[in-house]
Amino acid sequence: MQQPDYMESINACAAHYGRDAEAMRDFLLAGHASAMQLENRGPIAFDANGKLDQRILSAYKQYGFYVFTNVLHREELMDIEEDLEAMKKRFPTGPGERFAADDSPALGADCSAPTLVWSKPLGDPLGGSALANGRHEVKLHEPQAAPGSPEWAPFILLGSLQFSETCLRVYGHPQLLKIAEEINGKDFAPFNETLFIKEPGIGAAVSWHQDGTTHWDSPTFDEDVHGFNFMVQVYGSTAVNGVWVLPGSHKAGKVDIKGLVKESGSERIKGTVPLVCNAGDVVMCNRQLVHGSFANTGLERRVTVNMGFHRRSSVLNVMGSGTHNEAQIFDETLIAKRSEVIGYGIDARRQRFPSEAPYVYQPFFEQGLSYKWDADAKASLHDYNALDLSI
Ligand SMILES: O=C(O)CCC(=O)C(=O)O
Repeated sequence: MQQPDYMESINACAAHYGRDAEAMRDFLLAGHASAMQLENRGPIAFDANGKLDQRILSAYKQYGFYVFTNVLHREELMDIEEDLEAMKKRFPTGPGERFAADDSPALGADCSAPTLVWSKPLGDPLGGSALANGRHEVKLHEPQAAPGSPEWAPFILLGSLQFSETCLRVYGHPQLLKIAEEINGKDFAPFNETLFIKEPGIGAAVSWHQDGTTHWDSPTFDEDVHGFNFMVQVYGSTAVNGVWVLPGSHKAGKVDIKGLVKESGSERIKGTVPLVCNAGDVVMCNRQLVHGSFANTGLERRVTVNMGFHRRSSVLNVMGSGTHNEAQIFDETLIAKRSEVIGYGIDARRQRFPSEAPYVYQPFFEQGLSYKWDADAKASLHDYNALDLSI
């Protein structure tokens, strides 16, 4: 078996698992090998009629995820990296703090909707808790962070597009939006946008879960009813720091995760594989897949630019789950307001990459709406995630 090129990281990770070190090492190696054997990775491809390549669609349907390779080019990645570094300097000095390290008002300090979520280093703050509708049933191993580690680690940034123009431009990516249309229909709706931040040595775990809350018992339930996320990899993603998924579980309805852990004899759920990506790759991941990530005890950082999309019928006049914002009914007006960010994303991208053909979002086209990304538009995104279409 060809070894992954991040063996040092695998060994560093395994060393945090005490008596289970060897089992963890074997799990990471076997998971990486299995992931690389699945036929669900490659460049974005459309057929002669502009439809998503049938092989991509079938693989996505079969496994519940697809790894699109080389979606973001180097120039765009460098923009994002620079932006993330600048954003990090604006983070508050800790949970509940209102100022950044340089005493300037911290990012999100003036927001009412939730923004930066923190964790203890290498913790699993959601696992086994009632948070997020209690969907993270088990607590994952919380390895010991090295002496001198910070007391708190940035973990998830909600409402990320109000803080990051480079992420907004990714949101307006014409091929990704076309894929959202192919999966969820021309009138697709947003879900939410977040950053998952997993710095080496401190990045927290996200315990095993399925994302959907509202539609498991719906008469219209099917494998796509809770939508999907694009997981854009800024630095790449490995078996050590990446999300793991149970292929095909998006079709299985609500899965008994505690049962899977019991059957597997540990938190290393049998049959799961990691999302292995290079920088610039984008995973399309069905929200119903059983998925989770371990604490980042490896040597590489992961930052995932997450952006989700729904079928309109999954959110229209539906009472939200309250997982990412206050529960509320998503009527036409709310969805239209929340969808403005699609217009701003398309225009922000057009301004930075003028030679690219912008995506045309059908609901705007039909209503003759156009959006301009400027200072007023930026101000209008303040707290926009209070309207996240969280189901
Ligand atoms: O990026 C991660 O570690 C977790 C992602 C996740 O759970 C999600 O997108 O629902």
